[in-house]
Amino acid sequence: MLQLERYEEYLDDYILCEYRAKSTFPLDKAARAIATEQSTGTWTQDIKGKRGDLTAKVLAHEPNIILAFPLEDADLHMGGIAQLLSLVAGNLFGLEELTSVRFQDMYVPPAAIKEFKGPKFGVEGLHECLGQPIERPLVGTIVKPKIGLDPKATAEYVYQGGMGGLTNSKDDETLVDQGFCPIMDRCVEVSEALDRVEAETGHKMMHAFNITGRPEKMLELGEQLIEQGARQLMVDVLVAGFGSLRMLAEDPSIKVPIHVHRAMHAAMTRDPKHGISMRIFSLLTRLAGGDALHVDTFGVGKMHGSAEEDKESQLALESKMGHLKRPLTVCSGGMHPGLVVPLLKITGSRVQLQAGGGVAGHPEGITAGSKAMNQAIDAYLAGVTAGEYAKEHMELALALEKWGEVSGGDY
Ligand code: CAP
Ligand code: MG
Repeated sequence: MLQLERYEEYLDDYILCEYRAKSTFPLDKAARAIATEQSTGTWTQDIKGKRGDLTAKVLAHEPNIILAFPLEDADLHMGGIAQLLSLVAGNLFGLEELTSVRFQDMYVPPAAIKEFKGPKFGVEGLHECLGQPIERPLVGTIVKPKIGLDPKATAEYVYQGGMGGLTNSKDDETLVDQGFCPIMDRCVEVSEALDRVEAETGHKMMHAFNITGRPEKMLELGEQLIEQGARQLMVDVLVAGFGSLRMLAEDPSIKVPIHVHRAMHAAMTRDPKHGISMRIFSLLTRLAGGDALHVDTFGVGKMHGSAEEDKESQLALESKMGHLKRPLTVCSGGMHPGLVVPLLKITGSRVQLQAGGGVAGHPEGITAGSKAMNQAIDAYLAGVTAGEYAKEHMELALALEKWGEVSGGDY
């Protein structure tokens, strides 16, 4: 991560970027190549232009390259995050001078942050909507199978999760408005299921409807769903674009939290030598106004990832960043009750845990799987292992029997 204290003189008027680069040339030459390509230069130096104050500065080149882009190079009002990405993460990845390059970290100055409204809800707002104490992690499921259920079957899944004490459920990232499950019908059925849970138990739950798609249709669909009772929306931000997320988040008619999925991120985040870190996407999601973001499972679970990088992503969501609210860190992907305690020991409790197969696959079904997730959270809050807690809690015991329990450091 950037050590900002080294660059104090740049913190008002520059966007700082850190790149991990490999080159057949000396790294200072590689650094200049990136600075030139991404600001006022071209490959042939004989083209004159307004260099000087618009040219990106090389602040360091080893161990990582640190560039300072003049804030004037960015157009955060009209160009927004799209232009910012072209500026700091565009052509550079293809430069011949580089054998590999990974965009690791970015600092956005206060004058730039002011251009963004940011999340409407964030961690505190989500807990308020659900009537949940901030000290308790939110716990959700992803309706499984990913696609194929009709609206009524989807609603039944959500109802069973709510009866097991889940605070959240969501569409999977590939479900939007397919013929087998029209989103408006799904919204009617699921909203009724959430109302039933609340009427029968007093427990509040929200379901995130995935509206990822054509930008010109997303806002209208979001408004229709809210009209129909939707309590949360979802956007797959990397395929939809940060501009679509910002459009929804900054529109006053979208009065519900937005859950942000990161499908396709691993095409850019997975290779430690080349691509873009998840920390960058976390910063951009916060600027764009996402209320909750999939960050990873901190080295636990099915998705490739590292606890260190995930912590850096969580910091991007939780550190002070001007007026911007803090989006909630979502831990999902192969999650099940046996992973909850060790994961929460890493993340702390300001997270949303999410399990699809880890709820639906419980031997006694969705409600029992939901109870098992909650019991694992209770174990963490009580400072005991899941195995200990399972002695008095059958649903957790059955989950541990099926999937095992991971104790700290075993993964
Ligand atoms: C999890 C999930 C999420 C992953 C995405 C899936 O299902 O619904 O999309 O969490 O990864 O489709 O895999 P399971 P990440 O709980 O059944 O694994 O959260 O890391 O972006
Ligand atoms: Mg999914």
